[in-house]
Order: sequence, then C-alpha cells, then structure tokens
Amino acid sequence: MSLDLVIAGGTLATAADVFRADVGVRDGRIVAIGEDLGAARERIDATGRYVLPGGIDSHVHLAQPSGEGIVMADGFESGTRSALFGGNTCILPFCLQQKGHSLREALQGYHALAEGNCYTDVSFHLIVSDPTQAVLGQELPALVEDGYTSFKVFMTYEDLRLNDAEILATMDTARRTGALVMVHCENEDAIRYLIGRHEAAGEIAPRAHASTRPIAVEREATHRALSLAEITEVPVVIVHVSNGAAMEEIARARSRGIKVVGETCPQYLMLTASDLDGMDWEGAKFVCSPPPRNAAEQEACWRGIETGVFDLFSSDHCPFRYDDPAGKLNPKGRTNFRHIPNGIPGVETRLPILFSEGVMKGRIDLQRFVALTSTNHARTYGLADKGSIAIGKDADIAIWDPRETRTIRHADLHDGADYSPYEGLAVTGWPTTVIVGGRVMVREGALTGAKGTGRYVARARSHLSAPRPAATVGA
Ligand code: DUC
Ligand code: ZN
Ligand code: ZN
Repeated sequence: MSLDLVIAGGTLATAADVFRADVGVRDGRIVAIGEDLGAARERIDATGRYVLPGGIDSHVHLAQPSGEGIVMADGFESGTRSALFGGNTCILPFCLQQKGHSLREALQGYHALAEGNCYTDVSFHLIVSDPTQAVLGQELPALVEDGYTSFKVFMTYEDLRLNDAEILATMDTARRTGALVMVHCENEDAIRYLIGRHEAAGEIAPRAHASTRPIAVEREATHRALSLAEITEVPVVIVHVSNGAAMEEIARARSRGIKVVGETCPQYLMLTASDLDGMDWEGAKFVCSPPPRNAAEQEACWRGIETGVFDLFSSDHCPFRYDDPAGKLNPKGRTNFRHIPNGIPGVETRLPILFSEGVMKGRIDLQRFVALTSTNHARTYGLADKGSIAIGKDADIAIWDPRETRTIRHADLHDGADYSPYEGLAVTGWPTTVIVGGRVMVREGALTGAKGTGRYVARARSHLSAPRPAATVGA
C-alpha cells in the first residue's frame, strides 16, 4: 500500500541517534524509516534540514482563570497556533480546580474551550486547589483512570497553596493511583513576610517581585516538597527550577533514591532579575514566579541542562498582555507589583531558543535537545505514542532549517500577548515545516492546516509511577 507522505533527504534525530533516512507516514502514523520508501501521495524534500520529533511542551497555561478583571492572553486557538509555529505538535495545559468546585466541572469547561479549536494535540494536567476527601478519595482516582494522570500542587499563591498536610494527602492519592505530582516550590509565608517588609519601605515597583521571592524561598520549598515525596514514596516533578541551590536539592534527593524529574524553562537561561527594573513599569513584562535570577544562576541552569539534573525544558507559557487593563497594567498592577499577574509568554520561542543557544552554541547535542523538548515529556507524562521518530508513533514531526537566522520580534509571533520577553534576541535555526498526526500544518513558515486538527489525548501513567496498595496508617 502506498504512503500518504514521505519526508525525504533529511537528517533524523531521536533522543538516542542522529542519522540520514526518509520517513514514511500512513494514516497519521510513522510506518517506515529507511531509503527508497517508494510512492507517496505527497513528498517533502528535507535536504539540508533536521527532521525531529515535534516538540511537546508539558507546561503551558491557557484560558486559566487568573483573578478578578484579569484575562489570560491565550485560549486554545491562539495558544496552540503559537505552539505550532514554534515547532510543537502537542502541549499540556493545566485545568484549574477552583476552591469549592469539583475537578470534573472544571474539566467539562476546559474541554469545551479546547474542542474544535486546537492546531496541536493537547492533553491536560489538573491543578488541585481544594483537596477535599471527596476529591482525593473518589474524584481524582477516577480521573487518573480516565487519562488525567498528573496533577500540580502549589506551595505559593494565597488562593492555590496547599499546606503540608494537604500536600501529603494529595501525594498519597498519587501513590495509590499511580499518578504523578508536579510541585510549584515557593514558600508562601516567607514571601508574605518579605512583601510586608518591602511595602513598609515603599518598595512596590516590579523589581520587588524578584526580591520578595529570593532563592531561599524556592530552595526551602523544594527541599520540603522532595521530603514530602520521600515520605509518601511518590515520584515527583519539580517544575520551573530557577537556580543552582534548588538543583542541588534535586541532586541530593536523587542520591537518596527519590524519583524526581527536574524542569527548567527559557526564562531561567535568558532573563535576569534586572529585567524587572525596566523603564517606568516595563519590568512588569518579566514578572513570573519563580523570578529570573542572575548570570551565575543562568550558568547553573545551563549546567543542569547539560548534565541531566533537568529532564524537561518547558515554556511555562502563561501569557498576559502588557498594555491592557486586563493584563500586566491593570489598575492595581500599575500601583503595586503584588497585583501584576504572574507569567510570561514563550510557547513559540522555547524551541528556537534552546536550539540556538544550546545546540548551535555547542552546549548540548541534537539528541539531548530532542530528549529535553519532546521524548522526556512523552515518557514522563505517559504520552505513549509520541516523543520520537519510530515505527508506530504518531507522525508528529518538525522539520528544522538549522541555517535560518531570525531576530525574535513579537510582531512575527502568533500568540495573543502584545510583547515577547525575548524581543530582539537573534537566533539561528527555526522549525519551518510542522506536521501533526501526518497533516502538514505549517509548510515553509505558512499556515496550511486547519483549526480543530489537534486532538485531545488521554494519557497513560508515567513510566515513573505504578499503583501501590493503600497506606496503612499508624503501622
Ligand atoms: N508562575 C506560575 O506558577 N504559573 C504560571 C506563571 C508563573 O509565573
Ligand atoms: Zn508554577
Ligand atoms: Zn506554570
């Protein structure tokens, strides 16, 4: 039987190998890898290009309720379109449980927003903000069975944070069900204390966001999260790690035998706290949590990328418009950093930044790039059909031109924000053709695919998790 698509003449990379071969696609899957694959309905010449597994961005926020009067800049349409143009074929946004409400209810609304609007495949993590007995005892276990196999808990943000008892109980549910817990590690009480001191001293500009969330706040919470994971015997993902001290906690936990996945993001490699100084209130554009640090911590994070402390490189895309009363410059945000919504856009620039700064500058090889941006996300989060170029996998492929040079300009990006934190950054290498499930969605930089092509994907359990018997309390 003939093929639907052949990608010919390119250099393929997986997390393990780089080699020359053609790729044959039929019915949305990779069915052949080799030479002279024969007839196909469509042929793409990838001579001089890299043929890579499509990016999987496992840390994205879309259409997330963000407080009164604040609106996230991307829903599923613009968010997945932006992801697609940045070489991604699947993203994992978060479905937020609001206090007093059920997770099912939140999921219904979230699915309704996604349905028919996606350019890439999507799957959802859950955010547990109200771990009642009913949620932990019935709802979450059923949702894990239904393919929502990971959930995030917060140690910061007044309306989201869980206390240690709640984190332990949530982790215990993960242990019993084989789910994976992701933890946002910052100590809210310490932040509150520092905010009080800053406000008393009249320090209320965006810069104070970084100084009220210093490294010690993240290091302490990271240590605590890892200790709670050790006590409950669950694997854990420490998300958006920004500095060397938190990395040391991860490395120490690993040496104690704890299964921990480390994640970092472009902002911790490319931005520093001095970006929050900005002219006037422009520093608000860089307000995210944890905040960017300094050059030494950037270097530490690069070392973590190179040496394996980090398994995941994600965007933490969390877009708000800057010049907008529903965004960074909301009426309260203009007067005090505490009211600036936390988060920056980056789903489209994640892969080009790591390719340019990492691969092209010789810090990592192509295999490691693929592992950090695709394969490890698929393995960690149970996307069994994704994350590699191999027979039987989904034909989710990004074809990269390693010679294309660009200067990042928000005007050229496809998200719903009104700025990029990386404006003016020169990069080498760009994903010029992007294929989702065998369909060419972007061809030589132009959109060719339709909204609604991207599907929702239910997930298996992480390779790190396995269901275990219930805990025997007091034994
Ligand atoms: N911090 C988060 O915890 N989530 C989204 C963005 C941010 O800055
Ligand atoms: Zn977070
Ligand atoms: Zn986040």
